[in-house]
Amino acid sequence: MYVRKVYTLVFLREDSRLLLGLKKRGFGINKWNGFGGKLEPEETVIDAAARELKEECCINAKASDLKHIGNLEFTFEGESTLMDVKVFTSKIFNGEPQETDEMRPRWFNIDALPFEEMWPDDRIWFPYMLNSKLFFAQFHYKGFDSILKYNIVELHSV
Ligand code: 6OG
Repeated sequence: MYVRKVYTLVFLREDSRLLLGLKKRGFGINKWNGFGGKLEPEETVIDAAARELKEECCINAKASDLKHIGNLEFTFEGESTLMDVKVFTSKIFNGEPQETDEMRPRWFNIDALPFEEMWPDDRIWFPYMLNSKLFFAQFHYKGFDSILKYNIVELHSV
């Protein structure tokens, strides 16, 4: 039995560019990723997604403008936690991304994403997100670099 913990992960899109942030501390340090984190007590997933986006790169997005595009589940060999990550995208937001204590934001062209410096699972599910396909994926890791097994499916609603 796993202990499920819910996380958010938000990606902003502007034309052919995607906003990523270089994680400066904690889990996933030195990797480019979207913006997100754990829910606070009593908080809804969508409110947490908007709050984490604001805290990590100073961008305001209305919860209603965040589109839930997929779910990711991560387990790690020998660990009892299941990370349940709710992925959102948005094209509608306010402000210029700012560096914070947690993240260094940067726009990347979607044809030149820095997969070498991202979580290995991203190569597998990013094509779904970038093509606006809803998805559900599960990844079982050994350590933080190697995926022992995975499963990904396209959904009709999340
Ligand atoms: P904090 O610890 O900063 O939340 N996350 C992952 N994202 C990707 N793309 N791949 C993974 O593979 C991930 N594991 C966790 C979820 C951690 C943030 O990192 C995401 C959260 O947005 C294992 O509070």
